Amino acid sequence: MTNENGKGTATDFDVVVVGAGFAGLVMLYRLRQIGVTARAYETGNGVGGTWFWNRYPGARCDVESMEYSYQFSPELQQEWNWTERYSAQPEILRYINHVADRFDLRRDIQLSTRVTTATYDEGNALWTVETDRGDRVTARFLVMATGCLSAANTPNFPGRDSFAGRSLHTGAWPQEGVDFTGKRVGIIGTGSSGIQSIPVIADECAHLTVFQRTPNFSVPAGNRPLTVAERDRVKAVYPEFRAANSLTPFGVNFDSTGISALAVSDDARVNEYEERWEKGGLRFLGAFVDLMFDRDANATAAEFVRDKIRSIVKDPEVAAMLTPKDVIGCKRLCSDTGYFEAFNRPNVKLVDVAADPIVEITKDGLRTQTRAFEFDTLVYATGFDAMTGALTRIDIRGKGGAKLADAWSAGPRTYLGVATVGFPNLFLVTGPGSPSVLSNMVPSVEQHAQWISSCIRDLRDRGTRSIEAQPDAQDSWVGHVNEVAGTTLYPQCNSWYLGSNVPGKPRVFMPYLGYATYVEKCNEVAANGYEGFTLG
Ligand code: N01
Repeated sequence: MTNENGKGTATDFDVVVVGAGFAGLVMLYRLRQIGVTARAYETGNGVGGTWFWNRYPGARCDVESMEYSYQFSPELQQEWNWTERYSAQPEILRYINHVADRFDLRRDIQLSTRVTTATYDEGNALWTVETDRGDRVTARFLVMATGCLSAANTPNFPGRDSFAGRSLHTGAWPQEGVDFTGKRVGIIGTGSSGIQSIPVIADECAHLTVFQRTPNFSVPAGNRPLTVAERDRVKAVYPEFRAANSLTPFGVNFDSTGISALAVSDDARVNEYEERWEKGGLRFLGAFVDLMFDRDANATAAEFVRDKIRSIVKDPEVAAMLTPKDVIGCKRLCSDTGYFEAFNRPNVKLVDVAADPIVEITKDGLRTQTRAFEFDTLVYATGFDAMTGALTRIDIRGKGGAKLADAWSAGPRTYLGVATVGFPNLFLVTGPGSPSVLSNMVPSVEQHAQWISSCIRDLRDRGTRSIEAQPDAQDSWVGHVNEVAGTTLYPQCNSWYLGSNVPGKPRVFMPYLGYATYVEKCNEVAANGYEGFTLG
């Protein structure tokens, strides 16, 4: 038991952290540095979060390995050797496990434990946290390191449980792996997870039917082994490399040309796209500075990719079905290894379920309005209740017993994506309203862990028991997030950024675009004595 600040109510821990993925681990590390006690609860039976659960075939990061890693320890940064330009899931999971061991973080983590409720006691300024394992602990602060893409979305098709074969979700893949040899497989969904797994599953199984509701833009990943020279080049200037990336809008090196797509000749523009297509990766969107702001600029990139799809896919009807109509990058751009090529295989069939919707899951497979399909295995690559799902699925009660899910029923409202009115001493790591999914997630979780731990240290040093976002500050931040989103093309299609992949979810653009501006704002708020927060 601890008794913080030498005064106040005794608590089991100073801080409870929910989740032990990239965010939870660095949070624990930072909390230990400031000398407070913490316990992290993690649902999985291992650490790793996203990279623990998403073990589907072909799972790979779309941010380059040298950037998608922690920077809190210069030694770790120098010691670890990434083997590929874009790391595959097993390598990232090995890295996260290495970090947990190297910094002795496991002693503060309780695995295989799901937090079920968290209730704030206003009089004593403390949280009581309960788990599905019967734990009931108190803490001054609660930090939700629950991940932005961790609450699986499995559409509630009629008959969903009647399927006699095996049902899988890409975001909750079995640890022992899945053998598709000789199997007839159906897969629903063509987002990043579907696009990565389809070519690999197609290669293994007897037959694959892909159920596509919306065609998606994807660029070749251009993955390849990293050479020692490439690694050493970055390692020699790691701090400068990180600092330069942190000044960009996405906090990631997109190698932007800094010019408008409409300011160059048609030939020059196509050459730029061609070069980036050849090199591979999401830097494709760095080709021109206005691709996510100007429809005409965006149309030039979209048409380039449409042409590529038509040139790769041999059957013109299939190519037409795979060709997206909307804005490129509006749904998160995918990067793939042989996705469009997979549709040239004789064992892959594409079904357009926008034209012929799925009406039910059956014992043998599924039925669309006009046809029946049979398989042995059905894969849901149907994504996540993004950004809010992992939070609202826990019964979190703030002041006066108010439920977070109710407070956010019209969409999430936060101050800086790190706190929300009515829920004192609750911190969100990369919550809605922060750059989160529109940035490189690892630096973003590190920035939040650093900010939150400094805040807890400052409160302790001043003998302050509670911190809560002020309604005005929250309103103006939410307004600002929306205003920025409104200057971009992001709100112009249906994406999980807007919650529109989950039936009934309010349509609100959730992430904040502008990593560098955001970091500056967070630092300013702290420097001004936590401006916009009430300290009690
Ligand atoms: O999920 P998604 P995801 N009937 O929501 C379809 C990150 N990530 O797991 O577009 C039929 O993108 C849905 O159709 P539609 C990355 O940030 C990164 O693939 O809504 N179909 C869509 O095709 C990514 O953006 C990496 O019409 C239904 C698909 O399911 C995010 O995670 C790899 C349906 C869901 O796509 C989520 O990606 C993987 C229904 N009822 C993931 N409901 C990398 O780093 C949904 N769909 C590379």
